[in-house]
Amino acid sequence: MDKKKSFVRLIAACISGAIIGSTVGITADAITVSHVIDNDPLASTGNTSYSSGFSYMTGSNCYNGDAQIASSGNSSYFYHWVHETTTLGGPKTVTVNLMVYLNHSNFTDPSAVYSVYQNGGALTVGTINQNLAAGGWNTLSSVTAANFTQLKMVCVDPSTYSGYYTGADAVDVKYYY
Ligand SMILES: [Ca+2]
Repeated sequence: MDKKKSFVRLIAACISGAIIGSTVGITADAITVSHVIDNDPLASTGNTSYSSGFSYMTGSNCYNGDAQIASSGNSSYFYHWVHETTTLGGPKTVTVNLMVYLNHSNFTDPSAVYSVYQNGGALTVGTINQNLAAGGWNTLSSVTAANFTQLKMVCVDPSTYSGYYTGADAVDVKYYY
């Protein structure tokens, strides 16, 4: 993407944030924190993972040739991509832009739920039908919310539908505040 388009998108995100009524006010001077995290990242990247119910798998079309997969329909299953923590120094309004990489035919969850850490809880960013997802990067709708104190992880939870499989490969998260 050229710089001009990138700048236009940033401005669009700022206007969107203003309309939602952010009390902080997102401007062109907004701070951006950005992380691309694959599943099972090397410690040298500063990223880690934390999961329940997910198993390692390989696939030539997966990001770096591998991913993690779990049965859907189990509420105790989750996968967390944990990145370097950014402490915000007090509650902040944050805009979250999230893309997730999906490229394997075994990923069939009709409504995988994606969220980010928000002040002790989870803020849902959106859901993706992994069965219909594009092969590659999929972009969720941008979300703006108040009361962030730290930026620290992205999560996927399998949907409540049983009989499907939820994939966790790479994520690309950008925070603006
Ligand atoms: Ca991968």
